This record gives sequence, structure tokens and C-alpha cells, in this order.
Amino acid sequence: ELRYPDRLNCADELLTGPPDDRPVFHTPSGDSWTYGTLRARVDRLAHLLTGELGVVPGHRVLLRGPTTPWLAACWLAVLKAGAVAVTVLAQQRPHELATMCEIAEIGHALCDIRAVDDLAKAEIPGLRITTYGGDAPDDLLNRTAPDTPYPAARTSADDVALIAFTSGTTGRPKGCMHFHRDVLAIADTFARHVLRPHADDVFAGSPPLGFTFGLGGLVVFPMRAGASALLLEQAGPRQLLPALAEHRVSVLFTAPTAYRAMLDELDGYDISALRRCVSAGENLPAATWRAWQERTGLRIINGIGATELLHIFISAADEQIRPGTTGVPVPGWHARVVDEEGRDRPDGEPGLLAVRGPVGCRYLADPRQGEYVRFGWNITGDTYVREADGYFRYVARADDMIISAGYNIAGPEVEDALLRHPDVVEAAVVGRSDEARGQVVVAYAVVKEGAERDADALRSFVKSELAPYKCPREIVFLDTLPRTATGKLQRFRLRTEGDQ
Ligand code: 3SK
Repeated sequence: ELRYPDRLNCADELLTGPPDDRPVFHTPSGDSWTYGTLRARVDRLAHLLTGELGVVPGHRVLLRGPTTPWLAACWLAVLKAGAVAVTVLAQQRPHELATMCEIAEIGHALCDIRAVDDLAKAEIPGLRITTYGGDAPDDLLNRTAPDTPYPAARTSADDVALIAFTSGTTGRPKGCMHFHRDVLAIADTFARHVLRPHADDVFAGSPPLGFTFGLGGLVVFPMRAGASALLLEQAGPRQLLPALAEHRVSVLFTAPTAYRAMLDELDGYDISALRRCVSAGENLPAATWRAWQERTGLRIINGIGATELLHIFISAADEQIRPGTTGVPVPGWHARVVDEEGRDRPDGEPGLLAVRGPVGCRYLADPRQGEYVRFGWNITGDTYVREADGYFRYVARADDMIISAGYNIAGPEVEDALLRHPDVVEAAVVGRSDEARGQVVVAYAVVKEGAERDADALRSFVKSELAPYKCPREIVFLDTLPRTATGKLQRFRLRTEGDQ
């Protein structure tokens, strides 16, 4: 069981320990920060926040900007000062920002100068915006502040450290409150037992710091291990490969689609420093796992996480990995598959995934708390099967099950079959209302540039892989699939499109 002292400031904890001259953040443009530099800059920012900007412990501070060492330093400074960090995504638009500021009652914002326009346009009443990263004299980084150590606020382990927003794949955003101890708990469970990082590891990845997948993988986990991270402002598959090669990245965090996209571009890049590849954010198709292993020799660490629970709670360490499954509960976490009344489903039968561990869901002033936390468990909204040997296998998001002529069909299983076709790059499978069958299976596919868009050939391919009742009635070709700002597939948009 994890035990933390009653008085705990997680930023102070992450910053303390490694020698001053050890690297902590790198950028592709060659900027390199040591732990000593980071500590000095965080202290300067904390002085500014609590001095000139008037932030006091408990105030909520919005953070917005591309993934840079300065964004990470602002996040640490807000927490060290005892305030609450509310990190949002650079892609979020004025209307979304206004809603989140209203829900979290935000009075201050630290914003990268390049991302300030949409925040200003949101016209949030009473919001004081301070920019960083520019050269104007009033820019945060150009202001003077004492060059002396900043004593960390004496927060308690159960004080709120951050509010992370999730919009899921639809709906009004929900703010998830997480404590100082939660931040350390994700490093002391998933990172410690599954990643097993070393101080000389170099972390990198695509999820932004406004998504807790990225915050953990690029700031919390490397710092908890005294290691370093390469922070990429642009982290699409095209930017990842050269960055992995040039900076000898050893631990990679990205999404299944990025692994798939990188497969075609691997030639010519030396990624031999890579030893851990983490995939989360969406289900990892077994086809992608196998193709990546064949090309690189590396076994992708699949994981399921949630903003509500901060990071990954089911996964498997190297030797335990079994393709096609997510894994087993990470040490410190418990998981079950239950029915709507909270009773265990028999092994091998699909049901609702229920999870319990050191971090729990705490929505900020949102009645949907009662939907997520039931029977004393967090009900994640995923349909899973628990195999007899204790491995958990993803079936679908609970609302992505298709029921056609009495058959239960999991959209991701059909997607996985489509992805085994060499021309298919991305696939999404949804149910469309149908008078005779209740629903019929419809697939949306993105194929490689130059490949033929031949629906009949693809349908025959799926029929050779799966029982005929799972075969899509229709296949629609698209250039891209609709995704949220964190890269999750928005199947609901395809469903509504099809029903119109
Ligand atoms: O939302 C997710 O899928 C996720 C995955 C890993 C870690 C954290 C999160 C929020």
C-alpha cells in the first residue's frame, strides 16, 4: 500500500533530489535544462505568482500552451505555491475555454504568448491573463523576481493539486480534481512497476501536457525517476521518428494510430535506444502490436487510463505482455468486470469495467459523479472481459457495442480486422439504425495514399477474417477520422452522420 506523509507538496517532492547538473528537459531546438536550472526557474515563477500576481494557496490557475519546458515549469511553480493547476489543451477554442473557466472558477491564467488569442477571445469575466514566452517587458519571463529559493507551500497530501478536464468523446466538460498524493501515486504504481525507469532514460511522446497521459509520461514519471524528457511542440508521427533517433529516446508514450503511422516511415531512423513503448488513449489493435514488434523487435506496453483516475491502471510489464489484451491491474490497483447491479460477471463474459485504487474520480460540482462512481467502484464506461487467468481484454466503449439482428458486435473487433488489411491506415466501425435488424454495421476507413478505395474487396477481406454477421454492410472511405483534441475517435459523430 502507498503511504505518503500528511504534509506533502508533490512539486517539491518531484523537484528535490537529482543533482543540479543532471538534465531534465530537452527541446528539438537544442534548449537543455538541468534540474538546477529548473529548480531556480520554478522558484522565480513561484515568487512572481504569489508576489506580484497575488495568487494564494487554493487559487486555480489555468495553464495553456504548447509542450515546452516553460509550461512544465509553470505547472510545477503553481503547485509549489500551493495553488491548483488547470492545464488545458492548446487546441481548445474560446467557447470550450470559457466553459472550463466557469466550472473551475478560474481567476488567473498563465498562457504561452502563441496561444493567447483564443483565451482573450473567450472574454472570461475577471480572468487575469499573464503571458510567457514573448519578448515584451511585461511578459512573465521578463519580470523581475527574487533570485532566492521559494519555500514550498505546506500543502497536505489530500489538497487538490490539479483539475484535469475531460470531455470524453462528447458532452459538457467535467473537471476531475486530483490531490498532491495522486500525482506521486501514478508514478509509484504504473511507472514504478511497469515502466521501471532508470535515471538515464530519455522520455518523449505525443500527448500534450494538458492531457494527463502526457503530463504523467513527460513530466511526472521522468522527474520521479530523476530522468529527463524531450519536450516536442509538434509531435505527429512525422516529427516523432527523427526526434526519437536524434535524441536517443528510450521511453515513448503515444497512441495506437501513431505506432501504426510510424511503421511505414521507420526506414532510415536509428531508434535503437528505445526500450519502452507505451500505448494508451485508445485500444491498441493486436494487428498494430504485432506489426510493431516484427519491424522493431519491441513489445508495446498497452494500457488503459482515464482522466478521472489520472493515469494508467491496467497494463502489463514487458515479460507479462499478451497481445490482444490490456493486461492485469497495475500493482496497487484492483479491477473487476461487473453487471449493471455491480455483481461479478463470469470470466470470459463481457461486462462493465470497475476499478479501484490509490486515485479516485472526483468530478468538480458535477452530478455525473454518481454515474462514474457506483457500488464503491469507478465505472469507466468500457466493456471488458476478464479471462480465467486474470487478464483483462478490451471489448468496446460501453456505448460502442452494436446489436444487429440479436448479435452483439464489438466495433473494435471489426476495426481490428480491417486494420489487418495492408492498405487500411485507420478504421472506425459504428452501428446505424435499421428497421429490420435494429442496427447494421457500418465501417469508415482511411486507406494509404494511392491505394484503391474498393469497398467490395475490403468487405470480402473482413469476411475472410470474421463471422459473416460482423461484416460491415457498408464501407465509407474518408480522408481522416473525427477525433477529439486528445486523439480519441469520436464514433458518435460517425453515428449521427450515418443516421441523417
Ligand atoms: O484517457 C486516457 O485514455 C488516458 C490514458 C492514459 C493515461 C491517462 C489517460 C487520461
